[in-house]
Amino acid sequence: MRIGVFDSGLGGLTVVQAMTQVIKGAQIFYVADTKNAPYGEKTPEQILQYSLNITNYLINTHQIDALILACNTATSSAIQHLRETYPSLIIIGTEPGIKPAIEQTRTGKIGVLATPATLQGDKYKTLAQMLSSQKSVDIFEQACPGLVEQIEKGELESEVTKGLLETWLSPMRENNVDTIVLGCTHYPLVGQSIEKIMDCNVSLIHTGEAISRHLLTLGIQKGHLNEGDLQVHIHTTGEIRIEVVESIIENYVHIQVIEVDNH
Ligand code: NHL
Repeated sequence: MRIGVFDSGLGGLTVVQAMTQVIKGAQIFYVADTKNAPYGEKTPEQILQYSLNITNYLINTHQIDALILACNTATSSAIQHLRETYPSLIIIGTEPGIKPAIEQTRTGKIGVLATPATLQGDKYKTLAQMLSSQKSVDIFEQACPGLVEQIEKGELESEVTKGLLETWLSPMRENNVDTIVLGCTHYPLVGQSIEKIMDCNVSLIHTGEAISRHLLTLGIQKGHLNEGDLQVHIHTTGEIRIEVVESIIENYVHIQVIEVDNH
C-alpha cells in the first residue's frame, strides 16, 4: 500500500509512528507543509487549496492508494471536497477523540487539550455538545497556545514546556479528570510529561492509534496490503528540524525538500 500523509508541520508524524506499529509492507510519503504553517491562522479557502495541491502531488508523484489528513484543521476545511474529488482514494481525517474518552471515563470527567483554533471551531463545539448530552460527562477544555511551537522547535522537555503544561493541567488535576484527549497530533510528543504531571492517574487518547486501526481495516478490505518492509519518506515544503523527526520516527528513508504548487 502506498500511503500519503500530510500535516502543516511535524505533528502528523505521531500518526505515522502509530501506523508503523500496526502496518507492514507499505510505503509512507509524509508531507510537512511548514512553508504554510500554521494552518490555524489561514482561511478555510487557503487550507483547501494547500490540501488539494499536496494531494495532487502525492497522487501524481507517488501514486498513493490512501491519504491521511494528520491535521485537524485540514480535516475540517478539506476532507469533504477531497472525498468528492477522489472517490477511489481511501481518505481518513483527524478529529479529537472525544467519543472514546466518554466511553472510557470512570470519573465522568474528561479533559481535552487542543489548539485555540480547534476548540473555537464549530466542528469541535458541535461534536462536544452532541456527545456530552448523550452521556452526562463534564468536559474540561484547555487551549494550549504556543505548545505546538515549542514542539516544532524540539523543546519537548524544556522547563518552559513543562511550566506551560503544569499550568494548563492544574484544573484537570484538581477535578479528577481521568481521561485526556490529545486533540492535536503534536501532543503525543509531550504525552509522558502530561502523564507525569497527572501522577500517572490518567489515560491519554491518541487519535493516531484509531486512525491506524481504521487504515489497516480499509487497506485489507481493498486488498492493498502486502508483506514486506515499511518505508517512511519525509518531504517538507519549507524547513524542518531533523532531530525532531528522529525523535519520532526511527527508521525513515530520507528527507527531501519539495516544491508543491502552493500559492
Ligand atoms: C502551530 C504552529 C506551527 C508552527 C510551525 C510549524 C507548524 C505549526 C503548527 C501549528 C498548529 C497546527 C496548525 O497548523 O495550526 C495545528 C494543525 N496541524 C491541526 O489543526 O491539527
